Amino acid sequence: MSNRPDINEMVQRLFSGDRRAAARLITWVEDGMEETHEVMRQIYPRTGKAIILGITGSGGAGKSTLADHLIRKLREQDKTVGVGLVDPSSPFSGGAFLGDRIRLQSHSQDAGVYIRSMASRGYLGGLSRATYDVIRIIEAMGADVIIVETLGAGQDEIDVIHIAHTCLLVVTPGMGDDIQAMKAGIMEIADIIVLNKADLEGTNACLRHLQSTLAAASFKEGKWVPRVIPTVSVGGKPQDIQGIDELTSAIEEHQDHLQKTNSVDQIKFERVEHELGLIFKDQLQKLIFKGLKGTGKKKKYINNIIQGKNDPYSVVEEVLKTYVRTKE
Ligand SMILES: Nc1nc2c(ncn2[C@@H]2O[C@H](COP(=O)(O)OP(=O)(O)OP(=O)(O)O)[C@@H](O)[C@H]2O)c(=O)[nH]1
Ligand SMILES: [Mg+2]
Repeated sequence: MSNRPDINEMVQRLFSGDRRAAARLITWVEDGMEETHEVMRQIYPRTGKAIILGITGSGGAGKSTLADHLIRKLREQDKTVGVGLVDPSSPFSGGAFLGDRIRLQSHSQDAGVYIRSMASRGYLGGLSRATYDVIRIIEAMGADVIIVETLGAGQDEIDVIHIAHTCLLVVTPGMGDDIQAMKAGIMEIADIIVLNKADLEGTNACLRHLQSTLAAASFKEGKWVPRVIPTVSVGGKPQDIQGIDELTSAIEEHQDHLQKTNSVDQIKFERVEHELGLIFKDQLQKLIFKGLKGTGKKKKYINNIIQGKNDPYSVVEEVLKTYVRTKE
């Protein structure tokens, strides 16, 4: 007998909420193991029901601290929560990422909360294809709500909208220039703009700025207008914490809006469309490299590009013409 892992058993264990099985399966997915396809095939029918909340924003804005509060609120409503922390795999984020773990530690003994870090291979804060599969695994484990925290770096944070039903963008006072720079992006990604650290100087000016930016934008009738919610999410005393109830209500309002406008299906459609694109990219690359294997052509193509005899685009075009039948 080979020592191939028993997929069926692992999937059954996942369905029963076994965290160790989830951890193993997620590792398979992230390592791109062949078994992944069979795993995804088996778990797919149990996915797609969780509410996915995206939290994005720049480093240190308070995403994890807010996630901690949201988890507590959701647990009060008896909802099970999965949390995916997208590790930007950056040499600069090592310490900060450790901070995420510490901030969410209070839930580590709660069987209704599953926290997992995820690699974001490729680019800073962006979501890798594995992220989609990891979220499906957490869904299949039975999470009612999944919170996905990603570091928003420029345009990359837009990635999270392909997955999230409700997307929170966390900003802080004093981020004036940054907000200015992402003005256009804000409307596209944020369903709710959380002005965290509202205990700091500059909060009122920032709030006014955000509100006037929103007021200047035009929204089609019936379209969701992003809410701006100021929050204070740390403090020595419980009464120091502010805005969390308002934030929870805004999230619920947005969820209601999605239901009323039948937008959930549209989000699901876009998610699957994006997912399909990523899988095609992946599989096609594998297929083509496999086809070139042993022919010596790959080496030749690469050398030609290096020597300036050819460029990557022409090579890809040529290879596609040769190996992929695009027309009948
Ligand atoms: N003054 C103040 N500090 C806050 C507030 N919320 C969070 N912080 C602090 O800001 C720091 C960063 O908080 P995190 O929750 O780790 O921020 P993050 O956005 O998850 O950070 P990364 O995951 O590193 O990108 C911590 O030291 C928090 O204690 C707030 O409302 N007011
Ligand atoms: Mg964090």
